[in-house]
Amino acid sequence: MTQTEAQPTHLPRTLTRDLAQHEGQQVRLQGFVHARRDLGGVQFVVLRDVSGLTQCVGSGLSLPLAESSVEVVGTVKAHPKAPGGFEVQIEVFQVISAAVEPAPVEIPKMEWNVNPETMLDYRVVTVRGLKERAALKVQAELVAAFRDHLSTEGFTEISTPKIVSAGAEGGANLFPIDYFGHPAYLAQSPQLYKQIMVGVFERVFEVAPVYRAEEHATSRHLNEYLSLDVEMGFIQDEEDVMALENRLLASIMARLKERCAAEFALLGATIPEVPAHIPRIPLMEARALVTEKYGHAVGGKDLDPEAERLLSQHYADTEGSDFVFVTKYPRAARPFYAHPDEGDLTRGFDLLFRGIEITSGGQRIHDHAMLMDSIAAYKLNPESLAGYTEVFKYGMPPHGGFAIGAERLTAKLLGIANVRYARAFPRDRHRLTP
Ligand code: AMO
Repeated sequence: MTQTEAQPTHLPRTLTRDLAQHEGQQVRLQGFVHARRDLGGVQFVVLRDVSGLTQCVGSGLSLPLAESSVEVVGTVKAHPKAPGGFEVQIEVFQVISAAVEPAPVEIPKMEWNVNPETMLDYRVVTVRGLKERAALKVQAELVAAFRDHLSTEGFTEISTPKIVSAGAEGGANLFPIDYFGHPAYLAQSPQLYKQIMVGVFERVFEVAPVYRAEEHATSRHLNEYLSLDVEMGFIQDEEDVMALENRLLASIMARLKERCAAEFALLGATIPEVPAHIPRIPLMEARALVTEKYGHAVGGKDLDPEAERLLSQHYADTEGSDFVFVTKYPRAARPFYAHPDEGDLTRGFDLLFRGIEITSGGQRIHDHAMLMDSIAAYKLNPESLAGYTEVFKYGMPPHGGFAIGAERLTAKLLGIANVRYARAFPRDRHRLTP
């Protein structure tokens, strides 16, 4: 049979992962030409679809360029050496959409010997690589698990503005925009809005990009990242919030074990065990520990990246935990909305995972008078924060929450060295395309 022969239209599409159920039968596959080999008399096509790869073999075919989308109708034969253990003997081969240029890199190669910037320049097609796809698949699954778990705990999904009149986190990393002649900004975080929505649904979450005008190119900072935000009302204190994040992470990892084993295997990564009770250490003790145990003098008010790495190392070595909560941040290291604790401490916490902060969270101030005092103590202008403080006049319950940076979590889960590769189309200091 040839390329020109009409396809049998009655045959439903089969995915490559389901070939075992069709041994000896005729199937219709659709996908991309992952790899191709023309031996004159015989042609081999490795077809890639969403579910995997399959080798197809035919004769008398003229093969299109790699990455073309094609349809194959053929018979499934067991073939132990082929990927997946089956091969499809091509009876009808149709090009659905031919590639008109060769891909800039060989997509099937697992390691590309190209400058990482070039890989990002050609991201529209390099993102089809198996490792790239696996990373994004794991992220999609973890986001789905985030949503599902929170739904089972009575949380409602919200959607809040990304164009705002003021920053939520303070600091200088706001992107200004021109909003019909008025100054505005891209949202740094849904912080205020998720708190407001606690007054509606009590327990809320949001999955959305946020924007940070970070000037520095580091392996942990993006200018646009996916923020997994949670906020819950009627809490006792920040322990309720940390316990929620502990359960949430356990549920996410269980789902990844169930659905993403192949992706983890491809990337040579392991899914962490989430302890029933993730260890906690107050910030000041954490700073002292890394200095005393590892001789590292910690800069700044928080933990610097090296201190985060060492503290994680300590908990991995002593408790076998890839996670540690750093608690009781002093006010100087937290935003004005953090709920005070004893002395100059707050009920704010961070969560470190495999050496990096993946979450900030804590209990927030819910009392209007306490919030106004905090704004004064931080020497902030109450007028510019009027939009933030308004809702606290209307009986907000004690509440708290946290945000997980999806790319940092994905990168650390999969051993990806730079968060840029944990996002399909990263935005960094020098990159606005593709
Ligand atoms: P924070 O500013 O610490 O807290 O951000 C929360 C988490 O978001 C991730 N993150 C980033 N990821 C990639 N690129 C960046 N530039 C970047 N900045 C932050 C990190 C970090 O832990 N409103 C609070 C959260 C809360 O209290 O609920 C907030 O935004 O994983």
